[in-house]
Amino acid sequence: MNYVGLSKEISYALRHAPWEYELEMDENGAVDVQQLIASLREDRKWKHVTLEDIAKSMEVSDKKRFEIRDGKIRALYGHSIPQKIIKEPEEPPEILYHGTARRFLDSIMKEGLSPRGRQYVHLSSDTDTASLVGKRRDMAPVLLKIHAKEAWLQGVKFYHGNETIWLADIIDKKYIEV
Ligand code: HQG
Repeated sequence: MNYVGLSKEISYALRHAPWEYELEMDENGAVDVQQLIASLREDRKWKHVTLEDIAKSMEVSDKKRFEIRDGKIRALYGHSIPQKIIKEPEEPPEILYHGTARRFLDSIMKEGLSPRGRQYVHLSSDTDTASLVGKRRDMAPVLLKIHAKEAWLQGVKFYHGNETIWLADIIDKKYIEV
């Protein structure tokens, strides 16, 4: 079983295109895992996919992207679908990090961090994670330090993604340090 391929396809379905898989998504972005399996099985590639395969693909993955609970599966972050995934705001740590490409820096320091194609801005709780995120777009990424607690105290909303990923609404440049 191609676990990486399976994880990528589930990411695509749950974050970007549940309608292509005829999935009914609740307000937290969760879908019936059996419905997902049935839909994946329509594709020859995933004809024999099982719940165990999905669990295994989550287990061997480099990141915690999904959560299965009460027979439902959801992506923990990364959504771009029009239906906004409801997240409970939570108090963030003092400092969070964001790794990005050098070419975006001027624009970010002018306009702040915006979610761009996704529903939320993605931040990392440690510099290693932020640097890996940034390396997707630039071999020598810039690391931004975000004064998250200060922003939170001034009304900016933050949400938990997984252990290392936090989500937020737009982050004004006054909270960002290069
Ligand atoms: C940039 C992956 C110019 C921002 C990762 C980023 C993460 C601006 C890009 C997760 C800007 C958006 C998300 C502004 C933001 N001007 N550029 N004002 N504001 N940007 O991919 O945070 O492997 O949507 O810096 O590991 O890179 O898929 O966000 O470079 O956790 O599970 O606009 O996706 O996880 O890019 O990555 P993205 P991201 P997975």
